[in-house]
Order: sequence, then C-alpha cells, then structure tokens
Amino acid sequence: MSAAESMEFEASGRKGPWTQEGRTPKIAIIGAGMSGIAAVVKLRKAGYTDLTVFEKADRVGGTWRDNSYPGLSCDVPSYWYSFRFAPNPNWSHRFSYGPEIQAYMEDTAERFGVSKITHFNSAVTSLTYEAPQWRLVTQAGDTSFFDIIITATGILHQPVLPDTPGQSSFEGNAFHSARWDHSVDLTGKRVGVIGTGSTAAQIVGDIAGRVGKLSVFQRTAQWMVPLQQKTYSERWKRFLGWFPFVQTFLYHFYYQAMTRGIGGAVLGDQKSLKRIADLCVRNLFRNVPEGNLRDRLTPTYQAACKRLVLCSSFYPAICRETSELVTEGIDHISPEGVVTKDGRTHKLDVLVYATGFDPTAFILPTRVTGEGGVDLEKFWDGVPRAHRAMSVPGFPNFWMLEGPTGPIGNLSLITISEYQVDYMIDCFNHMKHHRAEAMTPSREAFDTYNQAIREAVPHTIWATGGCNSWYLDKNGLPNLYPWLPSQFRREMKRPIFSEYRLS
Ligand code: N01
Repeated sequence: MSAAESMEFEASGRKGPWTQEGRTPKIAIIGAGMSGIAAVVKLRKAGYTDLTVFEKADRVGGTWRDNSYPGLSCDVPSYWYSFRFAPNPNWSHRFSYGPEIQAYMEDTAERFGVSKITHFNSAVTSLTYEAPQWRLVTQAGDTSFFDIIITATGILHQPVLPDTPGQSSFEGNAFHSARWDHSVDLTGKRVGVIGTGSTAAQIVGDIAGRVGKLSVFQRTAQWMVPLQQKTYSERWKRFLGWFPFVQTFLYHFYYQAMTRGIGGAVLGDQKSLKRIADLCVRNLFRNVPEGNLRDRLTPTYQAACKRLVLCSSFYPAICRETSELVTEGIDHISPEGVVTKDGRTHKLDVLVYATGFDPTAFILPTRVTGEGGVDLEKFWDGVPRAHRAMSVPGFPNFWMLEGPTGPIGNLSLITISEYQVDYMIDCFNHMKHHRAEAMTPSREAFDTYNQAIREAVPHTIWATGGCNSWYLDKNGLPNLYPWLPSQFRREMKRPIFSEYRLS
C-alpha cells in the first residue's frame, strides 16, 4: 500500500488486520438479548475488550422485551435458564414469568456493563466485508468499521401473520402475540386467539377467566406436557444465596433432566417418546372430560414432532363454559370476526394472532455482503445454513449466535449461547496465534457438516413424526441440530481448526 493509500485508508476509519497490528479486535455485537449479553461478558473476561453492541430497540432483553403477552413465562426451569456467570438465587418460581426474566436481563446487562457499551435504537441495516474489516451501517446512516461481527439477533424475532382473506377488514383490535397492545382491556370482551402453540397456550391459560367469550382457532392439536410450577419461599432463596454451590448443582440437574428427557426422544428413542406421549395423554385425560372436545384436542401425529408445549393452564381454560375450541378451519375474516369454513361467523372484539415467527430470518433483513459481493440472503435462498451453526464460507470474521441448525427445541438457549461464545473465543485466540487477517470455514467443511445434517435429520422425530412445524425448512427438512446436546457441547469445547481457512 502506498503512503497516500495508507493515509486514505486510515482516514476512512479502517484499520489493518488486528492480529498483525497487535491490538485487540474491534468487535460489533448485533443484538442485546440474552446471547448478546453472554457475548459481551465472556469476551471481556477473555481479554476482548473493544466491544460495541448495536440494539434496534431502546432496551436490552430481546425476546423477553418483545414479548409481553399475558401469561408469558419460560417453560425451561429458571435455575437452568440463567447465565452461568450470573446465578440468581432469587427466582420466584421454578418456571419464571416473562417480566421477571426481563428484569434479570436488564439487571445482568447493568451489572456487567453491557448497557454502557450499547447503542440503543440503532438497527443495523447493512454489513459489508471490505477486507480486512466489516463496514457496518445503521438505519440512521452511521457508518463504522469492525474487525469481527457477531450477530446475536435471535431466531424467532420476525412475527408472522397469516395471509387470510379479509384480514384488514376486521373492525375490532387485532395484533400479533409479540406486539401485544396493552391499551386494549380484554375484560368481558369477545376474544379470538388463532393458534395453539407454546405462545397461544400461555395466553389462553391466562386470559380465559376474564374475557367474556374466548374462541380458540386450532388448526392442529398439540401434545401438552403438564408444567409442574412451584413457588420458591424466601427461606429457600436465602439458603441458595448462602450456598451458591447448591444452585450450581440445580443448574446441572435441570440441564441433565431436560436434555436426557427430550434430547433422546427427538432422535427417535422409543422409550423416551412413549414416556412423553403417556405423560401428555394422562394430562389430557385428567383435565378434559371424554367426548368431542377431548377428541379434537388429541393429536394425530407423534409426540415431540412439533416443539412440545409445556403448559398446565390451557386445558382447564379451554374447558370453561365461556371458551370454545374452533376446529372447522378459518375461511376468511370479516369486519365482525372470523368466518370458519362451515359458514359460521365468530363475532369478536379482539383478535390475537399467536401464529408464530419467521424461522429463516436470523440476521436478515440486515443486508450482509461477504467476499466477492456475495449476498447472504441469496446464498441462503430461504434455507439458512451455517458451519456448526455459527459461520458461513465467504463471510470472514462473521459469527452467529443461535444461528441456523443450532440446537433449540425445549433446551435453554442461554446455555447454548454460552457454549458458542466459548467456541468463538477459541477461534479468535487461534487467529491471534497465527497472526491471521481472516478466519472463515472452508467450503468443504461447510458442505461436509451440512451433508451430515441432511443425512441425520430424516431419522429425527421432527421429520418422521407426521407433523408440520416451523422446524421444517422450505424443502421439508428440519432446520435443527440433529444430534444429542452432549455432542454439541463436545463440539463447542474443541474447535477443529482444520475446518477453517486462515488468511
Ligand atoms: O408459534 P408456533 P409460537 N391459521 O409456530 C397456528 C418459542 N416459545 O409463537 O400447528 C390457523 O409454535 C399454528 O398451527 P399449526 C418456542 O420455541 C418458547 O406459539 O401450524 N392457525 C400453531 O398452532 C415455540 O416453538 C416459549 O397447524 C395458524 C400456531 O399458530 C416458538 O417460540 C414460549 C395459522 C403457531 O405456533 C414459537 O411459538 C412461547 C393459520 N394461518 C414460545 N398460522 C418458552 O416458554 C399459524 N397457525 C421458552
């Protein structure tokens, strides 16, 4: 590079390779949800201190900030759904409610200095690789350069509304579960909920007792595991505060219980599957009297094919006199309410779409351009894939937390993010050791890994269980990690550096 070029380069805010200049890398983390928070805390501890977080909203929290629907809770046990570096002896319940998790996220972000380095209300609109750095542009048009990009944007953050004829003609209040309109009082109203997934189950369980009439539009019956909720006493919380090792034990206890209970089942372990199915059937039989309603609530596919719904309040709620399970199928929406295929109009004041999210979004719609001008959205073409769920060939120094084909299901995403951050740190250390400018998975490693996934997924319950779900991509293949969580943990502990190209 000539002296003039070098000056121009410097003036543009860009730098040479961090490993060769002997400085810590400038790292941008996109998203201040649970994985963004985990990234900041762990990277800083590992000596990577030049960190900037970009957050599209005005607060940290991610999914726990975006979702505020009534009944919002986490069906993963609290002591496991916690950062390892921030154990919380004060969880009030075995399964925490949304506001308490959001408070925990905010408190952790504050305590560990995440909020201080976060640019709020700063949606990132484009990321362009201009070797050896990434150009990052925000919605406000601000441009900056980073050596490493980490996306921590979550999986399910783009709400999906069905494209039902007449949708916009509805004269009542209508909103998606993740965009809850708290100005609407549901008391005594005629409320419709479309969907019966994990979200709808929690909403229905919460609101059934106070609305005037509840119509739940079910397309597919769900397998529902009872949720053994428990309130923790003040004395217990004090005890945990005095003896933190008990909490560590509980973290591992729930980790093992959940991963063994569900991890094996989804891979086709018949004993585990039967145990789960029996549990769900007992739950249904105990709560719903024999007859037409119970029949319509009985799934016709295998348990664990869709994400299991853990909820004890849905069945009692749907059995109330003021509730109705509607299974005739939605024909269209009229100004008065929902018209089903049998020609009946279900008159409504409020319509809630608990219809899920776009599982292919990840970092999109941010425009990501890698080496040679390759566009990530085009590269994925509606089927997002990554090497070990974290990186993509041709996109150097670009890492994803909770990226495509990572383990999800009924596991703690906090734990998964923490493993992934540890893996990334090993990779950054490796770059440093080799004074490398860029690190990217080789095309061969990416293909081999994704071929192994393609060969493994047809044997999972997601593919063989006879259901449709957001786990399936547009080719009908599960977009999930098809091996045991213990294998994922091992993979994350020891990166195989020969899978990467250093330059
Ligand atoms: O979304 P979903 P969700 N007409 O996609 C129905 C996580 N989560 O928001 O089954 C009629 O699961 C659809 O019907 P069908 C968890 O990972 C975690 O509930 O496709 N119905 C289904 O019933 C979960 O898996 C927690 O036939 C329509 C529902 O809408 C994920 O978020 C809590 C329809 C969508 O279910 C998403 O859950 C809550 C249409 N046109 C959520 N379109 C925890 O506790 C869709 N449906 C951690």
